[in-house]
Amino acid sequence: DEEPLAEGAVLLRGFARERADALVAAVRAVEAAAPFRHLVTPGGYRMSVAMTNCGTVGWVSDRSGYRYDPDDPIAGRPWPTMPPVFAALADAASVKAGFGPFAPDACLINRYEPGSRLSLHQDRDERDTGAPIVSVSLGLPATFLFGGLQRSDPTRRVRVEHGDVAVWGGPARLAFHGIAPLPDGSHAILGRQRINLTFRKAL
Ligand code: MD5
Ligand code: FE
Repeated sequence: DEEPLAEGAVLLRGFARERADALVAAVRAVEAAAPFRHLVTPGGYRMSVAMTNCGTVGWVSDRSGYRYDPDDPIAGRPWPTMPPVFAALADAASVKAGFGPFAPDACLINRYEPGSRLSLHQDRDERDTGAPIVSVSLGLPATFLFGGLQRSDPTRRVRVEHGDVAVWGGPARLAFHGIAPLPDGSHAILGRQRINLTFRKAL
């Protein structure tokens, strides 16, 4: 099932469903080496979403700014390598959405608990914004907020659930987006949480 969200954005409903157990197992392996943590924004706010990364570089935020870093600043060592099941899914989704082969070098993993939210923002810390971003939803359903190129543009609300994959490229790559506060619930595999994988070409 393929649903255009906007020019350059495609929602592939259920695309990761049959690989979801393997993806969750790989998240557990990453998190064992690089635990989820609540980052602080440059403005000094603790994010309600907990994050970790795998790949060549990982996205981090602290009082000094946002950046991609080859090392996990807490563990003091490189981020875990990208699990093969992650890389294969990201590539297959990009091809399916019409963006061709995709070899991401970073995967940011977001963990939402009930009440966690991600306010409207653009993803613009990547060097090559010509490459798409692939986003995989696991666990509790969430409402994705999807706007335009200006913060003040109207937003669409799209419900995403376990196994859904979205691909953002072209003119949608720099659109403002966020996640509404996560409603409480219980998911059969992940319990009271939503996990989102976002694959990027950061370097
Ligand atoms: C999430 N994560 O569900 C979302 C999915 C993040 C983030 O936003 O930065 O970690 S990624 C959705 C996305 C990526 C790139 C562009 C657009 C949406 N967009 O243009 O709407 O945790
Ligand atoms: Fe984002």
